[in-house]
Amino acid sequence: MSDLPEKISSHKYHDGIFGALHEQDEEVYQLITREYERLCSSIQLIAAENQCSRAVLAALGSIVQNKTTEGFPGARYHGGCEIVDDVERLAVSRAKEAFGAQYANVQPHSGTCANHIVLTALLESGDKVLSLGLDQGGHLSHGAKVSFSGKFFNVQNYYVDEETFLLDYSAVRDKAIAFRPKLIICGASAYSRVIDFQKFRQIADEARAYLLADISHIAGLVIAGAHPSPIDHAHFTTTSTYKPGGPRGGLILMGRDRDTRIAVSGNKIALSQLIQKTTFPGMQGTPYLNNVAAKAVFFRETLSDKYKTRQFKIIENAKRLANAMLTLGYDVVTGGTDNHMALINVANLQDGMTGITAQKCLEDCGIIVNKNRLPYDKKGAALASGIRLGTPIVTRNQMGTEQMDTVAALIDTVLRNAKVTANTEYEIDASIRDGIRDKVRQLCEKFPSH
Ligand code: DSN
Repeated sequence: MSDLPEKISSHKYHDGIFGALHEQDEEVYQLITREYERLCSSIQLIAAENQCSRAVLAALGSIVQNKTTEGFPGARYHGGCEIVDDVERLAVSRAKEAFGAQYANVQPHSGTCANHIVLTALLESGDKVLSLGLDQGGHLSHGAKVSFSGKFFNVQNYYVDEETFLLDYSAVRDKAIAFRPKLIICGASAYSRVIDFQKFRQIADEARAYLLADISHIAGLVIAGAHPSPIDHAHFTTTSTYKPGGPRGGLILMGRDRDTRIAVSGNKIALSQLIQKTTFPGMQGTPYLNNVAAKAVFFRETLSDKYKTRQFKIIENAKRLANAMLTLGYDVVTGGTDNHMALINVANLQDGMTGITAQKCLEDCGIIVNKNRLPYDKKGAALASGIRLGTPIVTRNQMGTEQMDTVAALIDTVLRNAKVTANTEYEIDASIRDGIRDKVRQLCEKFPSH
């Protein structure tokens, strides 16, 4: 077996894999190259993005992707699964170790799929769900009307406080007691403060509800201990695996409730078993086994000091970026951040300014952010009043607090010089734009994408 690596590297699917793409499909090759160039010449501040390692990319591009098999290790519907069974077992055991969980399901195709699996496992059509509204920082898959998760269930929302924009746990409790949901969902895509999972569980217990914690945005921080873990508080914890820096995909975790039993069609079944059955055959077919292999690679990376230290730096950078924006006179929602993101109000900068206009003119200058609604935003999702700034990628590229001051100053120069013309259109002086682009390029050259 000692010559196996050489054999693999000379295997037709691995030998010069990118060269093979170049040879066969110039068009796609050029598009991927352009995307790489875009990454190298612009600052990435999307809070929901990260960059995985080359080892994760290698596993994603491996021949494991070709294996068809339904079911779980040791109980598959196709032959030839001995090795992919080991791949999945390894991913499961590393996921449990990374998160301190007792159960891990590595098959969900995405974070949204993971949430849909939990909802489908627990709920019948018309059952009640209580979650943070999408317009308050929640997520589409937490019961938004336009999503599958909002289509078949009776969903009500809890809100952040109207003045502080912080979660108001006593209001959540009152709503839960009055509404009596079967499931409470916590976790957010645009909330920059610590989430108290223990309080959520107390509320769920009092309301006799199950608790789902979606930690997609903060999963890396949770692994590193930079944010409290929900694993033993929530019945179910879900996350996407790319936001903390792994491959695209989803994950379902459980702690002390792994063996808690629930009655389904007159039979008692452990919650973890219910999740297994709902994943397959309930919701998915063959798992993406290349993706499962890449998840295994990523989960091992998260055990390193390097990964854990980076999570604390992500927060340090986000705090510095938020503070720099405050110093420059911006309205930062909740006055700062405890995690990897900050929400900035841009609507008060000038008449007609919206999140989408800010996003577009920043992109024009090489700074990539996304528009985001602020709590109680009167503008719709398409316009929004704010932008969301995230620090996972800039931190991965070794930027530190000094660079966060520079980034804030660049954002400020763009936003102060952009003149809103009509709707979502704007004008910016070409020399100012080119000057910013140059500065962005210089910063990217010093702190390159890996
Ligand atoms: N959840 C979306 C976001 O936060 O932008 C991406 O999946």
